Amino acid sequence: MSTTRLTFAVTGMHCDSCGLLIDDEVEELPGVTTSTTDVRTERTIVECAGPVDPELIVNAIAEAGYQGRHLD
Ligand SMILES: [Cu+2]
Repeated sequence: MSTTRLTFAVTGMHCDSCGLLIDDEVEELPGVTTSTTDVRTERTIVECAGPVDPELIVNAIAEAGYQGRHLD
């Protein structure tokens, strides 16, 4: 099974709890292994146990209340 890593630029975060909210939301998605958000660099890095549609992750970030953009 292949692992994929997706990177997102996230705006709207103010503190570490914002990052945790995003990670909680993203980690509920099927296929996502871990989500790691760095508030300072404004990046969310998502490890997936296979292909996951980046749009689903953008939606999960939006559900947490922030704006995400798929980078690579
Ligand atoms: Cu916050």
